[in-house]
Amino acid sequence: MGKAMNDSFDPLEAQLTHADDRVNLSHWLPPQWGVTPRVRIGGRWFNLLWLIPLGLAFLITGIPAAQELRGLPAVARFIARYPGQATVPIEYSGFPAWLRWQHVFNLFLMFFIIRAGLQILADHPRLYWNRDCTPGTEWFRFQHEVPGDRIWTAKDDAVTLPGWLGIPGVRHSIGLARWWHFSCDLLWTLNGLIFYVMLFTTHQWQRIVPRTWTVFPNALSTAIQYLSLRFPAEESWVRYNGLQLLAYFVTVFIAAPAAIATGLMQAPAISNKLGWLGRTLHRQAARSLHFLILCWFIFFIFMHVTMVFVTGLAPNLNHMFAGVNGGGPEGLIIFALAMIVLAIAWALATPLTLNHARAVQKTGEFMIGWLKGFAEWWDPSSQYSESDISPHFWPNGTMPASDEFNALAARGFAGYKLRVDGLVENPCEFSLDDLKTMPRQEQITCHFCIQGWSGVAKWGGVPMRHIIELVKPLAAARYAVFYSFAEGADGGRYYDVHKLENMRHQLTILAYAMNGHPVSVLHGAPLRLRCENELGFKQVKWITAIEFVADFTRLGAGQGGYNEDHEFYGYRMPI
Ligand SMILES: Nc1nc2c(c(=O)[nH]1)N[C@H]1C(S)=C(S)[C@@H](COP(=O)(O)O)O[C@H]1N2
Ligand SMILES: [Mo]
Repeated sequence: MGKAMNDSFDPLEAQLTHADDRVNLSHWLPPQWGVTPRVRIGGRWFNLLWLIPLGLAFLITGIPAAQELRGLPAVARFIARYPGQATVPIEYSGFPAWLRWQHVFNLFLMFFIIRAGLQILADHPRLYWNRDCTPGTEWFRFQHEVPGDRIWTAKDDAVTLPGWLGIPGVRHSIGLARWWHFSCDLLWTLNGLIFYVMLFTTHQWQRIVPRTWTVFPNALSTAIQYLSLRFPAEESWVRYNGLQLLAYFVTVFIAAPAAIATGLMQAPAISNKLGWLGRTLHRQAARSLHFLILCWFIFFIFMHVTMVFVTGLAPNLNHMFAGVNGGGPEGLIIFALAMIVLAIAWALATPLTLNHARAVQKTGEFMIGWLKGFAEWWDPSSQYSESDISPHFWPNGTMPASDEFNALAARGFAGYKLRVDGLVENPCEFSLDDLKTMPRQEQITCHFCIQGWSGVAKWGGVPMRHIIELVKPLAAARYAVFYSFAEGADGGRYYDVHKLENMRHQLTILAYAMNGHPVSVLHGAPLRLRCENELGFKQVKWITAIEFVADFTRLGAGQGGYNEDHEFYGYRMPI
């Protein structure tokens, strides 16, 4: 006899809270500014503001040096032999409409991708080359050093960005920034795929794919000519010079695909499925490379725009925005209109995101959430060895503070009971000793926090498959709800919802041991979830009860978990 649905409601459901549909700054993490970005070289940190005087010094010494160089007979002969353009026949000229439109779309998407990407970076404002995120080992940061005298969570570390720069600028708004980033990524990838197809089905690819080795001496020659401020002949309508060719080739065919690959490789479901590759090009290497590719894009955009301006603004804009070859004003007019639209969209992005955060979350789910969900199909199989265990494992989240929890902790969780109920044939309560006598599974796996840090640890506990066998979920049960002893950052009980399929993965366990010791209170004692194809926020710590349900929309604000409700995350987050 199945129980009536209403009878099976868990009493803890009443302690889940509603959430605002907008970012209410008085209920949000208070602002905290970081420091100017700096890079560690050896043991010393260099402020990146130094790049400004260094760049100026380069121009001040480089320009006369290049002019001097051109006076040398050998260099003059070199430039005469390699004037800039590679001499291979070309079968087209001009810029067709599809290319011009794709250029504008690309430009638009790129700015929002970059803004949202910086916002994501600001949630863990450090970059590492090693897999572990041990404080002090990062090579880049725009946050102070991690204080050594207190517990410092990843959330403590997140910094604010100006609202005109990040989307939406507010500290720890990564949930919203990710919807922007991934939705624009999808459109950008589609635009790029169409661009590839069009390039190669027309003859336009010849513009940006080098076809002779002389592209290198031609590029060098062009660079010397530009730096000497005596520019080479402009032939952009027909073909690009060596420097343009290489810059466009690298951007379109190397940087863009590498950005997509290094983005995806930061995801638990993907990294944990790639075996050796995922362990070698691990999350932190991928994240660092992703950032360096961003640096390339910013450098490219800066140089590209500068060159468009200094090598003949009107004809250049006519080429790319109006599709005509000449000195008239039409290109400039279309360009100005595009910039006005961009400026309006730029100004609206942050206020819209803050005021309609739930709509941004819903739009993101609609655009890309379902696609990301496909990554759950893979069994996350990657495991590490003992020597990979991270010396430092960032803590995160809001610690439990209730009397109930403190009393249990004081007795070493002797009185602890895990309640498992809801849509199950056999509701159960398990003490910690009960759980410890069940089959024990150990696994050394990597944890992927949404904020950007990762860490490897050895977890020991009961496979969820075993719990499922004992409680026997009814056919109607589709999700498992994990209730925590702790509250979330904004009050109300922390909880999270997982699909039943995820609970049956080989590596899904209720862990009571970490690195050979009982899990500490900091990391989730007495019991925390490990579900290795999802991001960290879904690994509920301090579990008090598990409820099997058919639907989660009546829980909390209905989004499938505390951070889903309050921070606008997606409830399926394998990427
Ligand atoms: N109850 C509860 N569980 C939680 C959180 C929380 O705030 N409350 N934070 C989550 C997040 S964002 C992460 S990254 C991991 C961090 O686990 P750790 O502290 O062991 O590193 O716990 C997750 N589980
Ligand atoms: Mo996290």
